[in-house]
Amino acid sequence: MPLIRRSAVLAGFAALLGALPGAPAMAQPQITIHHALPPNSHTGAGPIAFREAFERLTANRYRVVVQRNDNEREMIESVQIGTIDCTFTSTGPVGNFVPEVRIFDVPFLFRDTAHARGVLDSDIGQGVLARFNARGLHGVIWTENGFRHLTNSRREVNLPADMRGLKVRTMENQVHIRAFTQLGALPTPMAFSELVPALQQGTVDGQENPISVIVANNLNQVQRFMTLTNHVYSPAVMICGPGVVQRLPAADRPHFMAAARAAQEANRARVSADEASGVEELRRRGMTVITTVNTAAFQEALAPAFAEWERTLDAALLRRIRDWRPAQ
Ligand code: EAX
Repeated sequence: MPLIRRSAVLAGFAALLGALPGAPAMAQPQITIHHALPPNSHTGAGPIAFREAFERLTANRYRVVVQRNDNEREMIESVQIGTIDCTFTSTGPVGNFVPEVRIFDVPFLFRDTAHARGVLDSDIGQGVLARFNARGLHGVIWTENGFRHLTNSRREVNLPADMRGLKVRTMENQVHIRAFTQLGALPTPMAFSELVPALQQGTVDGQENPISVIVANNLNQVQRFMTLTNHVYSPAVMICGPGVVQRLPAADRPHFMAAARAAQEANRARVSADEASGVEELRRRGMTVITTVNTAAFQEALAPAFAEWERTLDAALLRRIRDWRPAQ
């Protein structure tokens, strides 16, 4: 019997037994959540906030176990086969499981963080979350990884031409691989767990990640240059097994969603804080950071890829996303 189904039965049984005076304490039903990167990072902030909120709201009738795993594709596969209940992951590998998610991985799609968060929390983002169900997954709530920037150990990168021949690690993400190929780099997709050894051994020259990831993992120790390209907004998402929420007693399901909102809030607050201080912190640690970037040059260099994404992704939805504005 899958973990959460057994835990739902136990939750009901524990509640019943708990009412009896002197009743023995029943084993708490357990919910397992895995995330990438250190617990004290933007990706740990969400699940830790979820754990605090859900255990508090359900009066500790459940135990939420949070663990680190730096292979996001592996975590999604584990949710699919039921060995873990949920994961908080960047959308990096998610497009391989839920192709509709790829639309959010298109470079220079979002104007800024407010635009991205607004779209993801709107009917547009909720519509994409609903597409997880057909793939045997439950997309619970959007969280955030942040705007991605290029780092490398070889040279300053000011223009697309500076990227020619650069071996750049990307996530296992078709849209990103296409983009870096178009920019003249040599994209090498791999899980985050393989990145630091690859940079240390020189298998790749560079990588691209949000400030939060670069700071939390001390990538300044293996990367000398950073260019604030802001080339992609990297969403993240809480994904659970298809029955994890449904199999909770009805009274506990609102607590699950309230805890998911607490996770989103904690994660986004941490990204905002990291992005406010991260550049100076990385300079302090010795990185050369290029802050003035000719974004138009990168967008122009990507023109053939943009034309391809208009054909292969949902062009109307891309337009809706670009045109989205907050309600007045
Ligand atoms: O989710 O793989 C990546 O580069 C991700 O941005 C990182 O693991 C945070």
